[in-house]
Amino acid sequence: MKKADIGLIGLAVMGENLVMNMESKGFTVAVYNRTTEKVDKFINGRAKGKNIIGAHSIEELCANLEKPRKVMMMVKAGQPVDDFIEKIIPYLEEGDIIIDGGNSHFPDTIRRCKYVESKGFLYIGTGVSGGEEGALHGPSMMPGGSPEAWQYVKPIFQAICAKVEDGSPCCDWVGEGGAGHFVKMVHNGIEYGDMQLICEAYHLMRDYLGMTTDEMQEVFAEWNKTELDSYLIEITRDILGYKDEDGKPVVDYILDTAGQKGTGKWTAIAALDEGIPLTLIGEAVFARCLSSMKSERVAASKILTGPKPEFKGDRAAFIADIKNALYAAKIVSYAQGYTLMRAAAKNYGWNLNYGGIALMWRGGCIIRSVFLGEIKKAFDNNPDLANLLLDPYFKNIIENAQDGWRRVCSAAMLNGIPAPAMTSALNYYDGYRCENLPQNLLQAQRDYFGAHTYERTDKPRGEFYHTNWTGEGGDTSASQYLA
Ligand code: NBP
Repeated sequence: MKKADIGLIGLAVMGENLVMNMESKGFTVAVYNRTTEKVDKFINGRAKGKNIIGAHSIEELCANLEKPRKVMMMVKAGQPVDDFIEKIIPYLEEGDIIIDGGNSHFPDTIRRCKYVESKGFLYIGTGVSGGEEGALHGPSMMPGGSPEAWQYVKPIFQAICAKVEDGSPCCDWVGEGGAGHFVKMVHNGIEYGDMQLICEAYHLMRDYLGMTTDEMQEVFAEWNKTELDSYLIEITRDILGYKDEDGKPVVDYILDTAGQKGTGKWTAIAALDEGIPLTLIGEAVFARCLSSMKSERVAASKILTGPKPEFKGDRAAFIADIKNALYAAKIVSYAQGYTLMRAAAKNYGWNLNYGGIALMWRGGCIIRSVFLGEIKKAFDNNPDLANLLLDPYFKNIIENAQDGWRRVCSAAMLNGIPAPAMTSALNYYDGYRCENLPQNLLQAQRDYFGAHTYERTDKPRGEFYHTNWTGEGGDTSASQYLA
């Protein structure tokens, strides 16, 4: 039998489906799993009669691979990845490639890439998005790591990934080191933001406009035919239409406590580390945390008071306002996410292709949407775009959407309906376009109590001054540092 084009370790839901996908595109795949019974079960089940080779040890797996060997891990993120790297290395030769397709945290990928390269091998850390369905039929893939490895992996990855209408693959080289996993992490953070925005729109329709689930389903069905056309709006439409055995919507029976696996939190932490205001995703993470405090919220709802939501006016017009608020806030969320990627690229020395990233997210993944095509165009037109909000297309959309967006945020506040993502996005927008923020006063406060110094409007940037505010402190100032 011909040797395999690639080896895959980890026959759980993602691994198995990726193997089936690779085989269906003409590649021979060798497979291994820690619990080797799963290898036999797979080989005698779904893989029967296919160009898939079962291995019962890593040595056997590596012996079955064409050179340069490509060994892809689809295992639980964390220590198992480090453990497998150690187990694979003894069976590799110079130039062979280890690939991690799990949801690894990017600092781990930076470390592993350096380590594997130091041993004379190549490393790729790739984001894979789209869940089980994506893995089988075409995921969005975001590979980064050792640049020399890409030429060997590219034909396989670009064959199995999702494609957009014109056939372009939703997979391209992201950058060096941990760039692929960083971009996947931001993708997941954006997914948190998109989901939270949809939930806020639903909340306003349900509790402010008093709409039924069927009525809301129709609204999402309509929105999905517009510029909001996306996977998440589409599944929201379908979820709202799904009835339980008693004929009532299943969504009404689901407890309002959100789970999370941590990638949104990682994104928010990365933003704090980079000093980038990623406010919408941060709020989306905290909204999940607040939702999970169910018993405390139930108790508080009986103690703390607020306005009773009451809608008077043109319902159709307000639904149009909600759509504008969702769209404008979504643009802000992507603008913030791209700003974070730009800051990290500078910090870590990655040469990120921003338009290419939009294309990778355009199909196959959870945040796939028509809208990403416009983001690709914006970065193709100007690869150095500092902020998506400054692109003429998006500037124009926000200009048209902002009156409705402001009305929705005001109504949410006045009626006591939380809309943290929509309102934080508006605060960011107003802050970003504000020439004079009140941080002159803040700098004065810092200088007052800690002699932290300030720059002056009437002097060149980079010159720092201290005022002896009380007449009691000396003229000595603290050292300068940027947080
Ligand atoms: P899991 O994340 O559940 O991982 C299962 C695999 O990891 C099995 O092969 C299992 O071997 C192996 N494994 C575990 Br668990 N602990 C191990 C250990 N201590 N040492 C060695 N192997 C160990 O599977 P998955 O849901 O297919 O996800 C695979 C990767 O892809 C993860 O990093 C995940 O975050 C990522 N991902 C998942 C999705 C999704 O929708 N599920 C989407 C995108 C990315 P065993 O069979 O012997 O227990």
